[in-house]
Amino acid sequence: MPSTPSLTERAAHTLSLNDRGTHSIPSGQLYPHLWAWDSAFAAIGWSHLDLDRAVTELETLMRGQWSDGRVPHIVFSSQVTESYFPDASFWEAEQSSSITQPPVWAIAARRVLERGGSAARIKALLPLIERSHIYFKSARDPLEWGLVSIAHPWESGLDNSPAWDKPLSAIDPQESPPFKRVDQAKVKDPKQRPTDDEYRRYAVLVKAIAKEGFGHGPFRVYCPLMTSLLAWAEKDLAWLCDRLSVNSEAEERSRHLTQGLERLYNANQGFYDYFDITTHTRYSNDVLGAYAPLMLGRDQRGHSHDRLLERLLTEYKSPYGLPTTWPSSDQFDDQRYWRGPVWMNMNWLFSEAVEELGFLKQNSLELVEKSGFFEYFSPLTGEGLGADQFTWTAALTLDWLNG
Ligand code: 9WN
Repeated sequence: MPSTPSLTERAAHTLSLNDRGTHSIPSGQLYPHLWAWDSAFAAIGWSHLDLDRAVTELETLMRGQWSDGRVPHIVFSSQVTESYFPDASFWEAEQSSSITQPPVWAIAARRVLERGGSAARIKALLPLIERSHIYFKSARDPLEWGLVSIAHPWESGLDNSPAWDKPLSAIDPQESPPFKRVDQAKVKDPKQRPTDDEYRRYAVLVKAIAKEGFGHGPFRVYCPLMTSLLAWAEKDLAWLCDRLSVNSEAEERSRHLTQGLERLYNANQGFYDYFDITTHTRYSNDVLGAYAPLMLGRDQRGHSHDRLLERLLTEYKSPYGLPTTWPSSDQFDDQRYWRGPVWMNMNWLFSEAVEELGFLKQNSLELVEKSGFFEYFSPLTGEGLGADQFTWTAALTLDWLNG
């Protein structure tokens, strides 16, 4: 009788299904091109199977970089025949989108080097990674507060998080050009995807950014998750530069971001706020991203660390890891994308960075064993949602199994 493949073998199979030679696609079902933070997570998975392939993933990702330093969130492959909306022509940029994504590539590069990836090839990437970090300082901090603002909900990676409802309500959906979505028909239930109204507003923003010559556009929100991930990535970049004898000011930039985050701490709530730059309004939203400064460690922010951790441990309970929205809030939806479901990259980031959340590894491995390598999962039932055979779910599983 043939033996059942192990979890490692199944995860490796998912990575190979989505391997396009020099880059990975997030999922054959929904996302047929290269996505930036997905590729960084894929590189972490590849580092357990094929170190050269892992470095190649990062090289391909950085090859898409614009001359101003931004790493576009999608690089379109012209040979792909599967449809995706918004396609390359909708963005009006050359074969890429015009926005970026959470900059986790230094975090991935550090892990690939630690596992034995080519020091010479990784060293060659460091100036490119540094430029991508400096892009945030020059183009995504209009008030110079030492924070990262996003130009589009897609830039945050957490597309339809309730955190964007308020600023997105100022964008007029009627201004949207006509378009046809292709995502809803590709999942079991359209309720697992963002709404049509949200898509119209997303489309308006894509066009507004193009019209402005690819500037910041009308949606400008300081985000604690983006800022925390950049501060973490800067620390890993500083570590890489130190190890590979490259000069860099990454450490200093990381400190500056960590200090900047203090502006968003809400002592009444015990978590971090968002700030809408366009209307100059600060607002609270109890979503997972509001707890991201935890990733920077207790040393730097002792006072808020314990409160954040305590709320997260008591309010964000699920046997499968961290729900993306506070489960007791009116906005929570266990099926709809980033409005409640558990995502493996969030479980991984929090468990890697926060010692007390190390148990998320066990939760996550049990979840994929039970449900498979889905894109996201109901925090109530563990049901797999969105795309099946999703790259970062498999890649991070490999990391947990072999880390
Ligand atoms: C838009 C690829 C990407 C992820 C994002 C996730 C989703 C795209 C979409 O898929 O976004 O960028 O079409 O919904 O929200 O985090 O990088 O996996």
